[in-house]
Amino acid sequence: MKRFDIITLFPEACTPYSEASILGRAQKKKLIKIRTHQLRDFSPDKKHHKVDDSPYGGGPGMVMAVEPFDRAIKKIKKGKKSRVILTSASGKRFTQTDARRLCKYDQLIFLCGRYEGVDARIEEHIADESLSIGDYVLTGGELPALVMIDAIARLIPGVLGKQASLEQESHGEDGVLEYPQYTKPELYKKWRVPEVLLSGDHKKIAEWRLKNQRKKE
Ligand code: 21W
Repeated sequence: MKRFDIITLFPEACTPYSEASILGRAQKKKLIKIRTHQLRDFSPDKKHHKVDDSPYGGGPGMVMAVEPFDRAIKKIKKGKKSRVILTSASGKRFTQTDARRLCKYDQLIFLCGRYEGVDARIEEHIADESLSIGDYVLTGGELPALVMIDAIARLIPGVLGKQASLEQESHGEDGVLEYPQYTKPELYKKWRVPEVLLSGDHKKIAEWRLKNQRKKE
C-alpha cells in the first residue's frame, strides 16, 4: 500500500477530494492511503499553536517556520522508501514524467505552504525536492498536492478501472492518441456527429481518429 501524507494548515480542504471518486475507491480497496495532518498540531507553542512569524530582514506578511514541519515529518515518516516534497510556486514544474518517477516510492509526504511563503531552510534541508504545478499564483500548496497525488495514484496498478488502465497502456499516458469523441445523440441542435463514426467501418474509423488526433507534449 502506497501512502500519501499532506501536511497543511487546511486538512479539511484536502479530505473531500481525497475521499471522492477514484482516490476514495482506491483507499477503500486499500491500494493507497491518503492522510492529512494539521500543521498546528506540531507547533512547539502549546498555547497558541503558532506556526509562523515575521520575516528576518523585514517585509510584509508572515513566514511559516521550520520546526512544525520538521516535527510533523519526524512523526509521519515510516520506515519505508519515502520522499518529502515541498509544494512551491517557485519549484520545478511537475510533469507526467515526475508522476511516473514518484509512483515508485512507498510514501510521499507533501508539505503545503500558504501565500506568505515558508522558511527557506525547509527547501534547503528538509524537503527532497520542490515542485510547482504551473506558472500561476495560488493561495497555498493544498490544490497542487492533490493534483500531484491524483496524477501519481492513477499510475498505481488497480487504482483505475480496467477500461481506463487499458487506455493508459495503449496510448492514454501521454495523450498521444487523444482524438475527438462523441456520444448520443447523433444530432444535437444543428451539430452532427462525424458520419464516419456511425459507419461501422473500423478501418476508416481508425484512420479518421489518427488524422484527427491532437498531440500533447
Ligand atoms: C504563492 C506561496 C506565492 C508563496 C518572497 C517574498 C505551491 C503553488 C504553490 C504561494 C508565494 C504551486 C514572497 C503553482 C502556486 C503555493 C502559494 C510567494 C511571496 N516570497 N504551483 N514574498 N502555483 N502557492 N511568496 O502558487 O504554495 S505549488
